[in-house]
Amino acid sequence: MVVNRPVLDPALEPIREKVRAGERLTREDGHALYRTRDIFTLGEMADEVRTRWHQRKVFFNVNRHINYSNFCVLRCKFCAFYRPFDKQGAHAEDAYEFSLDEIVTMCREAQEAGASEVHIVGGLHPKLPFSFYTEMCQAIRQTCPNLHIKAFTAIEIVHFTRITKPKLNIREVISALREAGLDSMPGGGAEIFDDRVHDEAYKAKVGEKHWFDVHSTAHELGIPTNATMLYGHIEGIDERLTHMLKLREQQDRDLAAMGVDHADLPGDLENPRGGKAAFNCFIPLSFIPDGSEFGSLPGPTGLDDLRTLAVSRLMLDNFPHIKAFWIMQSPKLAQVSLNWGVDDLDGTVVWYDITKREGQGTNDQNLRVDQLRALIREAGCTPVERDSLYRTVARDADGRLTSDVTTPRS
Ligand code: V47
Repeated sequence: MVVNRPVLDPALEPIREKVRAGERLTREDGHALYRTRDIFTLGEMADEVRTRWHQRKVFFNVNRHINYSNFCVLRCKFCAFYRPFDKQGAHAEDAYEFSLDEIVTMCREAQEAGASEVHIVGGLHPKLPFSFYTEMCQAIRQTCPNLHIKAFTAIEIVHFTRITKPKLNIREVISALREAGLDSMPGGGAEIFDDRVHDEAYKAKVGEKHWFDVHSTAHELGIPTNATMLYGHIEGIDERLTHMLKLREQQDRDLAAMGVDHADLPGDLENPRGGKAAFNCFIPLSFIPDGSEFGSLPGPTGLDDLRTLAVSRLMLDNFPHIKAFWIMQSPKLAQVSLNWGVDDLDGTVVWYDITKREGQGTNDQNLRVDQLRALIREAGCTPVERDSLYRTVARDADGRLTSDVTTPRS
């Protein structure tokens, strides 16, 4: 629906023309969108693009996040999740690592509760061998054949290349995980693609080159992935826009390898296709300061969250989906964002350890399907239960999955 309310900020007039004509926005346009106080026009433009892609549909999935261990060799200043591994065993009281049996039990429980996806990520554990991760995928695949395994950030994949003996490269590591049952990969670990921010906030972590190497390799292998951006800490607006533009360029290349020209989008985008894949979804992650070394920073405001989600929809014209991860933006703001360009809320989540809203908080972070549906309906949208590849999920009268939710192997 094209709305003809007056644009309060003249700087948005030419951008609105471009958006209506389906033209690509520039970095300068991005700055104008971030600067404007006319957030209603910003929202309308983002909503127009979102509607072109998905009409009034809002996607959610029934999933379970599993954070298999919080031991990590890194010390990222934004992170409250990691616990140092002490060789003498004097670990923090709340340090943990789940056994393979425990992980499989969680997956079985998730499947019994109707989940179509498990989302599995953890810290960079200094001791666990690569076989732990391949056996994890194998055991889940064996026990829960129709549960989509979305697992391991690019940072974990690079870590695995370093712990394999003999050494495996990125392609070999991803291929081994896929062989073991991995279906797709999440978008974590991207943070902000900028050297200054990298060196000040997460110096020991591999940088953008590795992150892109992992994702482009996954795409070449036909494994779809997502991309994130951790915003609202020490980065500036220009760095956020650089981050988005780098992702947009990469997505152009990966779509071209799938035979898709970005100028033809929005359109039907089966992903993977022709044995290749691309990014499915962009997820701006709202920085939660509590408990991290950056704990004294204020974190993003509600308006910054809303604006960042809307700007993402407008700048990333070749990404099919923009997700508000309600765990970080909060269910209330995530609901509002459904009219500001967002078409996906992630899922039921159930348990989450990487961020907690109220200081020490709780890991039980769960939205039921009826709650997700109600949030979406109240925003004037149509809830659609999707699988990890954004196909509509089919269930029988008892709620059991009847569609295949794993990634087709070419
Ligand atoms: O990699 C860490 C970020 C990521 C904090 O792909 C923080 O569908 C905010 O990547 N405040 C993990 N963010 C989460 C993630 C994700 C979540 C949901 C869906 C998908 C997907 C991916 O969270 C980490 C890091 O970038 N993070 N600490 C923090 N204090």
